[in-house]
Amino acid sequence: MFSKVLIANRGEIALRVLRACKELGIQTVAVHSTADANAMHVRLADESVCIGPPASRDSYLNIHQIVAACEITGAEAVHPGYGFLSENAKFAEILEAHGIVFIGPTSDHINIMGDKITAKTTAEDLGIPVVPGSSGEVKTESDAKKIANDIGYPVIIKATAGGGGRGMKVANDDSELAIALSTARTEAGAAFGNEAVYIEKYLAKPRHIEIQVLGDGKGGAIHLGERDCSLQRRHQKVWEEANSPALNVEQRMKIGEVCADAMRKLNYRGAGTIEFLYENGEFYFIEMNTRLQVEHPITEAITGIDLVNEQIRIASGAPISVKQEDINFTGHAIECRINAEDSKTFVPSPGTITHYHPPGGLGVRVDSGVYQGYKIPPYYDSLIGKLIVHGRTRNECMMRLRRAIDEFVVDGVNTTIPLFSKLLENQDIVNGDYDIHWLEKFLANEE
Ligand code: MV4
Repeated sequence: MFSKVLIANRGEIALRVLRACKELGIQTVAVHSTADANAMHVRLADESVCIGPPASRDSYLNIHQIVAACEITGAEAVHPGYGFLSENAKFAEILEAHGIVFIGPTSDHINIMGDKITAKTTAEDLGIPVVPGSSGEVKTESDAKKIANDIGYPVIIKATAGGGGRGMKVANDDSELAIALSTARTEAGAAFGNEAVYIEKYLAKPRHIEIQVLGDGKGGAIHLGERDCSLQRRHQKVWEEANSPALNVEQRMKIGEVCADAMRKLNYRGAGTIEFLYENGEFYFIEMNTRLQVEHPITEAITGIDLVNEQIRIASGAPISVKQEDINFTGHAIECRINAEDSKTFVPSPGTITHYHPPGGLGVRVDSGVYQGYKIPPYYDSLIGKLIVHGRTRNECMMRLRRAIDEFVVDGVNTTIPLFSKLLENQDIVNGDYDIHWLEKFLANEE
């Protein structure tokens, strides 16, 4: 096992990783920008290194500064958290070249999944069901028309360098295709420096369901069930739950085993998430994330498995601590993302937290990096915490969540907490009856 790990991140996820390190008896190194000198992750770490000015590109994205921080402190491994450098293949490569372990997959696997066409063809080769569409890049209008008429309208054009919803265009018929293709290409070129696009059948009302996997990098892999992340606004998840209200045990085990089997064939190492659109009982692969995800705690709640502990152990060469047949999915968990944003307009609300009282009690977990008196800087993501609630049934989980949301006090800044009070009263949410467009429609009706 490593004796010292550097955490190349900030906020709640830096704390999450610190805690896993401490429980493994590992010394921790925090890195921080000048804006984060008073941050909780700096206080809780054994050592800390200032790596630059507030702007992310000069600090949390500055590879050379992070490598230097490893060398100064003697850290043997780096946990990247999520966001920032977590899916940067160059970063993984540079660390390895310096004899520092990247706690994550190989740079090859990061690269494969970073290019959405390569990711999709790889997934298909591994036996994962994909959305019908072009078998690779679509270059000409006539190619696009042929494929669109083959799979049937509506179709969606996506950027291969995209992901997270950027650079997508829908076409409903031949007359809309040319313009959709050319604008998608132009936008992709401007946004990602890569004009390559591909075509898929457009699914009108799917759910977003993702499967958590762990691979040992030696042909062993398990799945930890799914998370339903359909409740999103502008491609930002707001509420996630496990299990999905839409799946039964047989469906869970079937798609889970397909994913675990694919990861075995790929020799995948570390934690990963395979994202699907789910419609009319069918799963369609869209992307794979080669990192720990924000919403991982709901999987931890229903499986009892510490995903960050597993990531670190796997990176050190240890086996996965649990066998597939020993995993029990127990009860139901929901995560609410607490952002420092206005709950109606979602305008960011940096500033000082004047009162802070997180909820507690049985089945309640709060992952957060803030404290009373903390000044939320304006430079970074507005996620200030996550409320994760576990219950024996979905109903118990919902009752507990209402109670926890009522207890939660964050004063001095606006937060998304009031949104959850409203969602918890809504009959569709109570019934688990929602798709990827539900939240945006709900918010439009609230105006
Ligand atoms: C789609 C789709 C419908 N059909 N692909 C958006 C983010 C990116 N990861 C994939 N996305 C979508 N791909 C096909 N073939 C609809 C979306 C989509 C979406 C997906 C998941 C969660 C929220 C979404 C909101 C709008 C569109």
